[in-house]
Amino acid sequence: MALLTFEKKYRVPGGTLVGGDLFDFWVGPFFVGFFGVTTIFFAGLGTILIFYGAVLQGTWNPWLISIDPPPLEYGLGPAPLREGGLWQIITICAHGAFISWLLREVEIARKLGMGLHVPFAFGFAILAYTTLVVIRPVLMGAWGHAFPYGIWTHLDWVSNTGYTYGNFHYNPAHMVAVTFFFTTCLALALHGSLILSAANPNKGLEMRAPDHEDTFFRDFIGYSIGPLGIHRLGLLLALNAGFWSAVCIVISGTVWFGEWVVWWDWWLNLPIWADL
Ligand code: UQ2
Repeated sequence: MALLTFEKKYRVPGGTLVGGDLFDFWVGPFFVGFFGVTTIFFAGLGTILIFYGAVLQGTWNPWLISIDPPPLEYGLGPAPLREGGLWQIITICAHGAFISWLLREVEIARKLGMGLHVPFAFGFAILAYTTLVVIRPVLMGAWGHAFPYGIWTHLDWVSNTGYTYGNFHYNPAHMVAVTFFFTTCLALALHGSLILSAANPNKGLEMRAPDHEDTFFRDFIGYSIGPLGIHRLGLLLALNAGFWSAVCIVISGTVWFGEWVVWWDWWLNLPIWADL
């Protein structure tokens, strides 16, 4: 069945979490739903406030626009609009938009009778963001510990935060996160290239199917994880990359305060050689 015909066939009512059939319709190719409306609302309001912040700041240079969190002195209290209050409202809008988007994914998956793997995966991305701008600042006692919303300024924030703990590459959770990011790249490179190689056979031959893909890897390294397994592995690797990134930043300034390289002293202090 052609894809567009297929989509029409499965454009069915129901599966909504909120609003019954009130917002159960499409605009062109897009499903709306209650959470489509709330996504538009929060994303629209947040974007307008970012532009307002740019006006207050006095620059239209997209690289330099920055919406900064409140100074540390405000602690976890509300700040005046021009002193981080905008950042606070924009952060609420961002959460409103991201969580609405996730729930819209849930509604569409329910409508189609699918699993909830896509919203589950998106939830890890939201969790990583929330860790940076809510969980860690709350644990540290001030919104000022969150990062600024600016292309250049957020890079400065990452650099400063990294050097605050010496060299972030010594952070063990950072090591785990980086390893998952690289392994995700390896898995997708293997998978993408394997699929394209099967889909582009030698001239005059028919396209190859999963049995050929399996056979390539069994011949090559004696093991094939399988066409379903590679996607399970890919999801596992990607989710862990986001999860350990959140862990590596949330433990910096909450359970570990000094330079990360010092954390490794436990290794030097192991009893088997500490007294040598
Ligand atoms: C595979 C398979 C696929 C794949 C890939 C493999 C037919 C189409 C890439 C090979 C993957 C393996 C052996 C796992 C590699 C492990 C790590 C940690 C990167 O067997 O089945 O399906 O795309």
